[in-house]
Amino acid sequence: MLRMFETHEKRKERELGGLWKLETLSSEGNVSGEYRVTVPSVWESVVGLEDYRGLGRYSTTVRTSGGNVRLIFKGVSHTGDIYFDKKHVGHHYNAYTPFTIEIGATEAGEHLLEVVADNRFTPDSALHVPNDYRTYGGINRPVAIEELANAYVEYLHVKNSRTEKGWDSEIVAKVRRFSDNGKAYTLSVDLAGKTVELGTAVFDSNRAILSAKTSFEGVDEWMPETPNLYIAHAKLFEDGEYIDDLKERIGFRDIKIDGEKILINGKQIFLKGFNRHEEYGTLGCAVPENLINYDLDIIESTNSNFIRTSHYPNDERFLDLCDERGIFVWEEGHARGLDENKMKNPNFKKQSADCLEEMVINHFNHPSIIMWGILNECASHTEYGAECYKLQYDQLKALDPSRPRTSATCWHLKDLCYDMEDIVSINIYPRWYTWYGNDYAPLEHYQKIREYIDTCVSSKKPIIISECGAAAIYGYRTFSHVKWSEDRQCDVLRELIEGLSSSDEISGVAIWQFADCRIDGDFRDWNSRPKTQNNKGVVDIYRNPKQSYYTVKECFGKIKTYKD
Ligand code: ADA
Repeated sequence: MLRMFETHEKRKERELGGLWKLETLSSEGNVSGEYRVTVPSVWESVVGLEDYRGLGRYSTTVRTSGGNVRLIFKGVSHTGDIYFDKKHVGHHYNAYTPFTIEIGATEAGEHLLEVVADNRFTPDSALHVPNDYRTYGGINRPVAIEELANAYVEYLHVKNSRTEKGWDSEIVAKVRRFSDNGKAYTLSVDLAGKTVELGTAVFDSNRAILSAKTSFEGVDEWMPETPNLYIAHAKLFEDGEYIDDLKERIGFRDIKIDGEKILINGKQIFLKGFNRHEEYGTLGCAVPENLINYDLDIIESTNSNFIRTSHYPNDERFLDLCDERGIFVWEEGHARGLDENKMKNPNFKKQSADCLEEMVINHFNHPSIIMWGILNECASHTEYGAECYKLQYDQLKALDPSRPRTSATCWHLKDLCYDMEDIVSINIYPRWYTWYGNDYAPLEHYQKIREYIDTCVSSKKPIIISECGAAAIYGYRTFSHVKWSEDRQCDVLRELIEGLSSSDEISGVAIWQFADCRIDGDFRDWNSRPKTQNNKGVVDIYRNPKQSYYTVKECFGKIKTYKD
């Protein structure tokens, strides 16, 4: 499944899973190996390709009944070139964002679909660089084919804000048309017992944006303990005939920032949870839905209420499940630790802008997402870097003014961007990375940074500890609690959570990290990453619990979601 619920009753959409052929290719396009693989998956989970970095051609045949065709790719890592009957029909960069390709009219019968994926670190790739998580290769998320009428609903966004009586809602939809056939296209949306008419599409280059404002009373709000969800069902009519539909799932919840407080539906919250990489054992970043669900079971069992999708947008099934469970999400654009030089890559701005746009347009409706994040630990301390942060914050505000924006910084006493963001987020590692002079108690460490932040911001803002943690090798226990032992990790995490959550100024603590993850072999810091893994998980890469899992569970159990 592409989503965790049915998204169409009218539109013909079919997932293209099952077995595909995979051929590894040389840079010149010569075939060097042939395999049968299931889609989605990454080629690192194929025997013999565990370390393959290069090009791979996936192929399968698809049947169409002669209508207009559109292809949906939820993720191809990291660059995908798509061919339909040998014709190049699309190109996409970034493993972590979905994209679609309109093929248009096809002849009824069988067609060849080929996807050439590339996971090489070439100068063209500004965001996928050797890093503290691994860039895999292949079709890592589901693929689907749609057969469409002459027009279809591309997206449907519903934005809700609380009023004294209930909710004001703004509904926006985008409709696309293959050709101007002189017919009129009208759209309506069914939501919470109402049918809202969005009127007749006025096309500009075969695209039309339609919108309507309405209000709701007596609906059940979305909150962590009562994550009520509603289906918004858009129906498209051609000269009055029902031809296409799209269902989205929404929640009635709003987010407000009031000084240092984060308010969800008027209630002040404290976020407690984890940073999570989308990765599992030998499956790489192609995590099946049962394992996504299992991760969420484990995370919820630690009394957490919050997950940060470090450091890229996640599979939408993860977001669907967070919506259902009432887990708060910080969804993040793609970038980790890019210095100014890397941010000056000629492709950086465009690749970042595309990633943010694809993330927000596709994930707009998820009530679980309560903030957007950008540029983890990039050059927020240089003038050029700050210019890039500003560009991205402005883009996010234009795409979605309803959610606060933030970024996790490590440039604590040099950051130039604190006043640009709605929530200030800092990554701190007291008691772990102590050699650069920060062996303070967690709260003391925070206070020193806080004093500096206060000199930078024009008014008070909520502050989140977006990362803190310590590493442990699974199974390594010592009486002396030495570094890398599970015992030491427990000591540090307890001190971090108890210390930081005791401050009224802090709105959340996210542990680095949920599960151990693989890193790229040529990542600069490999020498502090035993097993070529980042070992700061409270569970290992196969989700075996370390002792720290129980420590976090106990500590988070004492912290309430709502502040009095
Ligand atoms: C950083 C970074 C994480 C991870 C972490 C660590 O803060 O944001 O991706 O690398 O450090 O383990 O050192």
